[in-house]
Amino acid sequence: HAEHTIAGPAAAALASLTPAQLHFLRALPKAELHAHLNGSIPLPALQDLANQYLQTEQEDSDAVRASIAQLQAGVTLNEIHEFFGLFPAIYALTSTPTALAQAARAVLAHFLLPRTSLLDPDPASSTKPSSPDGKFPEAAYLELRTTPRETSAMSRMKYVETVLDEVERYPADRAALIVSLDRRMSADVAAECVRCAVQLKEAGRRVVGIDLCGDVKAGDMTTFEAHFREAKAAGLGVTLHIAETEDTPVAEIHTLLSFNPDRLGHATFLDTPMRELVRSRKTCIEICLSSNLLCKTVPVLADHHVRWYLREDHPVAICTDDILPFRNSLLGEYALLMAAPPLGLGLTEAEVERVARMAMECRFRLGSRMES
Ligand code: 6MZ
Repeated sequence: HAEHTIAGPAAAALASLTPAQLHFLRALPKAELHAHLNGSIPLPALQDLANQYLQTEQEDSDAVRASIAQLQAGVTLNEIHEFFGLFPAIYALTSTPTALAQAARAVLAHFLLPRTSLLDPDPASSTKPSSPDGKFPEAAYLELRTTPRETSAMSRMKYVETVLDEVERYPADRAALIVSLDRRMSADVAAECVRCAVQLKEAGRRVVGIDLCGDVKAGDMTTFEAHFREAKAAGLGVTLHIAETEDTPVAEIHTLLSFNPDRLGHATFLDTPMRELVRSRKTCIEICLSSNLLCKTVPVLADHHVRWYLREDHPVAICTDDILPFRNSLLGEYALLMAAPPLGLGLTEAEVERVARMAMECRFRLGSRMES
């Protein structure tokens, strides 16, 4: 069993910390608010799913085998558009309720089960004794997000229920679900996803928000307005991936901001008036440092937009995005805040603590969006 190894900028930042700094970061309660289920499957779980899938001869076996080998070796992206090509192979592995439940269980365990050390990435199967400084989970709280998919084995409703069943194995103060709309969705499918989310929420299930994600070049965002209005009316939180790439049309950014989102994902290329608007509304920005560096939408940490938000004391949540392709961890993302430049931003413990608290305060609440 290969371990879910950490690599890249987050690993370098972690390796530069002192044991005391590491202990501080591990013990700090962190909220993971931006993690995509199918992008967050730990490697050992992906391997199990691939083995199961490849036991029966499938039409796309060779393509899936090649993609899984690539994910295991570690992917290098030349630009963000290559990122979305990683998902067909992963989706092949999570297209039955059983496999999807298994993937969700592994992701939840990865983030939420207490672990002994960094070298204990798979706490569910760990037999190692406790280290002297105790066990801490990656995240005190996880808002997992996923895009409902209809397959030959399940409806979109069944998809969401399957993931919710796993989320709800954890207490309400530890895990909740955000339903993602993909920019490529037709109006009918997007409406169906919102309907699922609203119905499940009304039935007392733990759906707390709606997200907009997917290939940054796809779709016409004006067609999504009604879906987000409906979600808000039902008391769901709204978070939108916005301005991930430099060529995002300004009109699209204005359209998305007009939906009055509670949180924004990435928000990498907002111009000054847009930032001012976001600041006046106190909209939380979900920041994914490794993701931005590895997708090459931000060249170096020194140029990262998080610096502006931190200077302005604006709410941000530090998140992982997709630990499978990016080989990062929530601890590693916080290490990027703390490590001395150029490996990190060089924040003090007090500053990092404040950032962690902001993320906890930006959680979507069950029942309605959090009161600010
Ligand atoms: C935009 C992203 C993303 O929903 O199938 N996704 N969308 N930008 C990103 N940053 C690099 N990372 C992940 O999880 C996988 C899906 O999440 C979206 C993509 O649509 C991807 O297919 P789920 O569980």
